[in-house]
Amino acid sequence: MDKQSISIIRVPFGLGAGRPGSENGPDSVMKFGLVKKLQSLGYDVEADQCIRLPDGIQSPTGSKMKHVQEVLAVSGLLGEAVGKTVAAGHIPLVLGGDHSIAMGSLAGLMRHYSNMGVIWVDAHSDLNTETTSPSGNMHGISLAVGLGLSHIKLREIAEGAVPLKPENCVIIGARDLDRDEKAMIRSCGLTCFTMHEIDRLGIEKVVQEALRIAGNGTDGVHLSFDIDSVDPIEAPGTGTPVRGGLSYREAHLTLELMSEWGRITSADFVEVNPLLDRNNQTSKLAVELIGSLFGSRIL
Ligand code: HAR
Ligand code: MN
Ligand code: MN
Ligand code: MN
Repeated sequence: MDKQSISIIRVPFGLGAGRPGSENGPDSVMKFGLVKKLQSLGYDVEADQCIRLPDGIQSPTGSKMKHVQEVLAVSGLLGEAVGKTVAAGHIPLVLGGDHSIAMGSLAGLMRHYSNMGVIWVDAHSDLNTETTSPSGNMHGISLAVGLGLSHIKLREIAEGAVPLKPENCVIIGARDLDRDEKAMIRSCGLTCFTMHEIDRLGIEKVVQEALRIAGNGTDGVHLSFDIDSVDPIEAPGTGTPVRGGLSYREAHLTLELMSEWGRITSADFVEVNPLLDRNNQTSKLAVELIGSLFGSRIL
């Protein structure tokens, strides 16, 4: 088989989060050796794509959701880039940025795949809508947008993109859910493995079940990995840390199992915030975890 090729797409955008810093995530993760790591695992790596907010885009102040126009502009450009990358036969690896950029990844992917599964590894579920969001921060609604539950539709981001099917969507690592998000999980039909379930079943069982659900009858599986899924002891450099998260070993095993499975077709790694980090620990961890997804092993 030909050497597989990964196309890294940097998205230095952080206006979807409630605090600054995640816009510096892509450069920081790159600085700690991501390209070398992926090359050492046998991949061809392209790293020249970077999606920036175009000049002159500014949302009106005073609306409940903050920076909607900025998020839509970046997402539109990202969707286009992701779509082209997949069409060219490369694996898109999107580096955030805050988690609002996943709207762009999903929009680009959902005009390419006819039936895609999604695995959302996150302390949060990102299932708020404009109506339920307690914060007005756009990174808290990105999965709801993907599922067609928000007023913002994927097709406004990438023409022809259809919503995800909830029966092929799985959240892993949740431990900070708003009341309305809990209701949404119950009503919309996706699967959510909280930390409680990981405690009880073990991470291996949970991930295997997640892969079964996301892979069932689907022609692609997207991993959207929010670094705040990992316990803040290991990943302090993130905007909304929540204690009680995935351990270092659980996080690696999650990605190792996905790598063994071999059916992940694209990925986001988001919410690394170098301004809040300690000794670049979180950026370095992100590089390691991406390595595990692409075949590296910590034994
Ligand atoms: N649920 C809260 C909100 O909607 C917090 C969202 C959290 N931040 C993230 N997303 N990092 O995963 O505002
Ligand atoms: Mn998130
Ligand atoms: Mn999160
Ligand atoms: Mn191992």
